[in-house]
Amino acid sequence: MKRSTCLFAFLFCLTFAVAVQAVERPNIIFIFADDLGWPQTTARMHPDQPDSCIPYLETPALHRLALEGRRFSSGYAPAPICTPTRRSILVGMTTARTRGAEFKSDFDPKNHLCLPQALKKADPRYYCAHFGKWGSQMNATPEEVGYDESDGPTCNPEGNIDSGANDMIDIVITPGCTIEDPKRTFLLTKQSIDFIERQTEAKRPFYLQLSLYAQHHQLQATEASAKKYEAKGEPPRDFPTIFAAMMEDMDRGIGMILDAVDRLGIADKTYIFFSADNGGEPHQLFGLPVNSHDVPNPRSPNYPLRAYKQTLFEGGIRVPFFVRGPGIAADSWCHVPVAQYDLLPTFVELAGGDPRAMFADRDVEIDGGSIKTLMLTGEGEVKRPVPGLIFHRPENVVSSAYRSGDYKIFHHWRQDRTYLYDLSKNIGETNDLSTEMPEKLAQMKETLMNYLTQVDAEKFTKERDEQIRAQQQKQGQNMRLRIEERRKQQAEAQKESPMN
Ligand SMILES: [Ca+2]
Repeated sequence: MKRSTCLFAFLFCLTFAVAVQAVERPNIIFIFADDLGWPQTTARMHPDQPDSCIPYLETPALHRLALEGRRFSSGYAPAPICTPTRRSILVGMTTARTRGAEFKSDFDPKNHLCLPQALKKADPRYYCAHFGKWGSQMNATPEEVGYDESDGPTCNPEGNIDSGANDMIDIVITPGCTIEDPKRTFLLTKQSIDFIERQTEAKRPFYLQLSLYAQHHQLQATEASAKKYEAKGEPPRDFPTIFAAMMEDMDRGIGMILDAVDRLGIADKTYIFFSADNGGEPHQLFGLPVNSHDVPNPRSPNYPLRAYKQTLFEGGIRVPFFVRGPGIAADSWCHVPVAQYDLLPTFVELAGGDPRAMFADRDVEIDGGSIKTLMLTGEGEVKRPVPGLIFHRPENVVSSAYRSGDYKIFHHWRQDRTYLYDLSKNIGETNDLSTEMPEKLAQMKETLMNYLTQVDAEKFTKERDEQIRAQQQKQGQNMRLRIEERRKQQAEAQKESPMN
């Protein structure tokens, strides 16, 4: 009897293993730009918002990808800055649960089931690579969290940023330069295509995360692109021509990857996601005159959204978000809000796993839910522990936000005040409905505050806030003085030039 049970179990496992082997899994490519605002491609990010794209730019590959797939008009980065977003994606959690709202954090991804490990758990055949920017202070290398191949724990300097002492001043004084491989885009493209070819040849499903260094400052472009946009004339928004040139160079790299996927005949079994780690930079960083873009301004690189990178207004966290692949209708939309911390469970489901079951017996819950149904149908509800999306940054910009349906609350910790916006009517977040809709406000605020308590999120304190503000004031003053000094030196040098 015992022997027959064993035999039965053996045969069952064998059959199951053969069945798993027989199922073909899709490849997943996630192309992830750095510092790219919601409207900063030529493809509209909302069908009713003509300003949600910038036709001056030239992004034919991204435009094609958007048109061939589904655009998520309310796609969000989990944080308004690089590292916290990258941490969130890796473990499928909000910055509140990771206690990692800033660059520096004690959060150790090695204690969690990370994205490539979860994919392999869903199907061990998945081979995973991470190329490009990993992030600063991630507290783990790509290999330590399950990647088979990577460029190591890379950050901005590897993407050709000047890491010298005068870094930020150099950027403000000289926002751009020409270079053969701007932001290493073409090297990353080559690496990615080589990886895709090898996996296709080996007939194994793969996950490729291509974390581009573009469009983070410093701005760089090929000479040909830089000249093209100089000739094209003044951009319609407050960014320099070299920003547009860099964008086209980045897009060219993405186009080569799309072509490779077509050439290898794997387009019908490959999902290609595109998004960015936070919203667009403010124009000041591009060396342009300071005028307030805190409220939506048609000249702002992020218009029609309010503000920019660093903040929890839409300009800081709402980003381009689209996906193409098997079963996804061309030129389709989804208006249900999604965040990149949904990607981990989504990828697990695409790989044949059950994300909720996979994480059910673990100590720490994940916040994301699979968006597979939304990808395929454009409609549905994402199952997350809290309905909606939570953003938390209690230091520096001292705010938390909660998006639920069309509504968003924005809590300002220093002011101890909560604002309420209906994003379906007021995407620019200028019309505070908190006094008109007190019940809605109270209900959303309760959900947000309960969640923050439940996950033991980092807290705002007056002492810490005062300390940070004093530091920022000192640094800002120092920087302004040094910029002034540098500009004077430049003007003197020009006067003395024999060319004059
Ligand atoms: Ca970034």
